Amino acid sequence: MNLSNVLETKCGKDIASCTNEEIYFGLLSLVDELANQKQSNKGKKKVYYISAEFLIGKLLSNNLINLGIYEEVKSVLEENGKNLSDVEEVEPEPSLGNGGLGRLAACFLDSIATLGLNGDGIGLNYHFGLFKQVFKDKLQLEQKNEWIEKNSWLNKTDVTYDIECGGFKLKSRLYDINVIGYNNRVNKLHLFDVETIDESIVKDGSINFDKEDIPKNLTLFLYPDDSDEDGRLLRVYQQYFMVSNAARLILDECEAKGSNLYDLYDYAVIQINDTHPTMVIPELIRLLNERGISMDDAIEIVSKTCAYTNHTILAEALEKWPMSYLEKAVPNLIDIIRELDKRVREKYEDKDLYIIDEDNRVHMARIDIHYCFSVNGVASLHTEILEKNELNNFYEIYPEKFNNKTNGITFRRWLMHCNHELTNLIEDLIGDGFKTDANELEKLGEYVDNKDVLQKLLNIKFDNKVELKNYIKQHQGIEINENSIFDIQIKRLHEYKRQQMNALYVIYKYLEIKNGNIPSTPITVIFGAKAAPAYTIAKDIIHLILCLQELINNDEEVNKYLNVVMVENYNVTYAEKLIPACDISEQISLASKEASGTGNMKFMLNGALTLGTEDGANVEIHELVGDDNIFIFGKDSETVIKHYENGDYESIDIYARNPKIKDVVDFIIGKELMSIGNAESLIRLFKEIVKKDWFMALLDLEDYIKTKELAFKEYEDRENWAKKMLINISKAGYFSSDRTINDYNNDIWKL
Ligand code: 8GP
Repeated sequence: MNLSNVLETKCGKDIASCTNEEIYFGLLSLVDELANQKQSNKGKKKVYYISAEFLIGKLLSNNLINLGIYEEVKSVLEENGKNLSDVEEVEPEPSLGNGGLGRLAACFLDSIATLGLNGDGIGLNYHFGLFKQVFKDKLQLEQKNEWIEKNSWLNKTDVTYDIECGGFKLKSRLYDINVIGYNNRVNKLHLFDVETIDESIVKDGSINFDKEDIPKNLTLFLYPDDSDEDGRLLRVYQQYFMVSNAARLILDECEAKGSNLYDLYDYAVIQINDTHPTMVIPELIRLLNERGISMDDAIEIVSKTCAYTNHTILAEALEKWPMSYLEKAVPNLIDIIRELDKRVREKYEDKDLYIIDEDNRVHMARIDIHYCFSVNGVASLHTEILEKNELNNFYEIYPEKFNNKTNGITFRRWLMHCNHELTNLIEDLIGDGFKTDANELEKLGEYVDNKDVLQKLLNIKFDNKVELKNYIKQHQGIEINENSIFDIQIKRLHEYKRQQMNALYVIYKYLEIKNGNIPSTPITVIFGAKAAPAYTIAKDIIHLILCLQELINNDEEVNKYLNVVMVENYNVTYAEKLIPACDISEQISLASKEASGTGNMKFMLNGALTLGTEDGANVEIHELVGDDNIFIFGKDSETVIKHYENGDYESIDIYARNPKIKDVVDFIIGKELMSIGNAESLIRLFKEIVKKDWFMALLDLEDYIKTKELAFKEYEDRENWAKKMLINISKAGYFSSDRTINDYNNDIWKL
C-alpha cells in the first residue's frame, strides 16, 4: 500500500493542503478500513467484559501503533509539512469513564485483542460522558463533555432491541468501536444507545437536565448526580438497559454459533466489572426462563457463565438498591431477585449473606458472589482483605471462588505511545522483544552501572518535563520550572486517596521556605483530579489546592522554590503528558483502601519513583524493586483496620499533641488563605480534618513529610537516582495487562 496515495484519496486532496482536521478524519477512515479487513478467527468461546465505564482515551495514535503503521504515517505527514501530534490534538477524547476501573477495562480490551483472544467489551454510549471540569473562582464547575462528532470511531450497526423497563419500552441501538490488537486481531467494544436520546435537553454550560425523562436522557451522562432519588433511579435504568441489551446480544451470538443455551458456558464467559452490571444475572435467568428453561437450570447455567471482579472495599461503592427502586425501574426482575434471595435464606442463617436485607435493600455484590463461579480482587493485598475481612463470611462458604488478579496496564499506550524517546532507548538497549513480552524489560538490569545509559535516562526525563511545561503553559497559562522536581498526584479526588495530606505537605513546605529553609532543588507539586459533583469535601479539597496554587505561585519569596499546579480537566490525554514527566509518583492512600491503583504502575514504567503507603499494588511494586528503590511510609493495613474496628482514631489528639501539625492544619483557616478563598469551604474542610478525618490523613502526616523530604534529598544524587529509575523500569514487566489477561484466561475464562 502506498500510504501517501491512500491518504490523499481519503482526504480528497493532497496532504500538504489539508487541515489537521481533514487529515484526522482521513486517517480515521483509513484505520477503520484496515481494521475491518482484518478477519478475526471467531472462536467458539468468547469473553464478554461488561462495564459501565471504558475510559479508552484518544484512539488514533494507538490504533496506528497497533496496526504497525505509526512511523510510516508520521513520516508521510512530515514529508508534507504536517505533524502527527498536531493531528492528535484534533481528536476529542471519548469521555466514557471516570477512573481506574474504567481505564483498566480499556487496557484489558487492548490486551485481549493483542493476545489474540476472542473477547468484546459491552457498555453504554454516553453522549456527554463524565463531565468536563472547569475552574472558576478556584472552584470546580461541571460542564457537558461533547465528544461524538459526525465522523467518529463509532460505527452504527443494525442491531437493535426492545427493552422493557417499568412503565415503558426503549428501543436500543448498538454502536461498535474497533479494538485493534497490537499486531493481532480486531475485537469490538459494543456500546448501546437509546434511539430516543435527546441531547438538547441539556442546556449549554451545565450538566442539568430532566432526570425523569428516561427515554430522552438515558445515555446522556456517566454517573449522573445521584444525590436525589431521581438521579439514583436513573442509574438503575441505565444499568438495566446496559445489561438487558448485553444479555440479548450474548444469547443471540451464542445461539448463532450453535449453543442450545444449556451449554451457554461453553460459548460465553461474562466478566462483571464491579457491581454496575450485576443485573445481568437475573436478566439472563429471566431470558432463559422465557425461552423455556426451568428456574433451576437457568440459575445453574448463568452461575457457570458469570464471574465477578471487586474493585473496592469502600462501603459507599458497594451498591445496595432499595427494593422500591427496582420495583419501579425493573419490575421484570423482582420475582427472580426474590427467588435468588430465597435460595440463600434456605441454606444459610447468617443474615449478612442475604441478598435482600432487613431494610428491603438489594445488595448487588451479594448477588454476584452467590451466583458467579469466580470472585476476584485486583491486587494481592486487596484480595487478602476481601478474604480475611470485608467478604470473610462469603469466603468461608465459597473459598474456591476467590482468586486474585493483580491489575495491569497496556504498555502500548503507557510506554510506546506516551513516551517515544524512552521506548526508543529501551529498544536500542535490549531489542524490541519487550513489546510483546514485557518481562524482557528485566534485561535493562544489566545497564544499572552504565553511566552513559543513566545519563540518557535523565535526559529523556528532562525532555519530557519540558514538553509538559509547554503543554501546561499552553493550556492553562501557568509557568513551571523544568529544572524542579516534578511531584505528581493524579487520580479521582477522594478522601481515602488523601490529596488533602499532600496539600498539607505543600503548606508545610511553604512555611519552611518562609522561615528561610530553602530546598536544594525547587519543587513543583502537580495535582489532577475530578471530584464527583455532589461530593462536598472533595470539592473543598480542590478549592484548597487552587487557593494554595494562587497564594504560592504569586509569592515572590516562595515561588522560586515551590510551585503548585492543579491541571484542569484531568483525563487520559493529560495523563499521557504527565506520567512521562514525573519524578515522584504520589501513591499515598490510607493503607487497606486503595484496591490496587494502576497509575502507580504507569509511573513506575516511565521511570518515576513511588512515594507511597503499603497499599494496593504498591505492596507488589515494593516487593519487586526492593527497599532502596521506593519510598514507603505510613501505618500498614492491619493497624488501620484495627483503628476502624476499635473506633479509636481521633485526629484531634494528633492535632492537639503535635504543634507542627497544628500549624499546618490551622493554615487552612489562616488569614492568607481566607483572604483569597471561600471561607465556608475552607472552614468546613478544616473541621472535617480536625474532628473527623475518616481517612486518617493526620495519622500518617508526620511520616509522610519525613519520607518526602528524604526522597527530595536522594534526588540530589542524580546518578544514583537514575539507577533507581532504571530498576523501576526493569521491574515493571509484571504489571503489563498482557500478564493480567493471561491470568484471567488461564484461571477464569479458559478461552
Ligand atoms: C478502582 C480502584 O479504586 C483502584 O484501586 C483500582 O486500581 C481500579 O479500580 C481498577 O481495579 N475503583 C474504581 O475506579 C471504582 O470503584 N469506581 C467506582 C466509581 C465506580
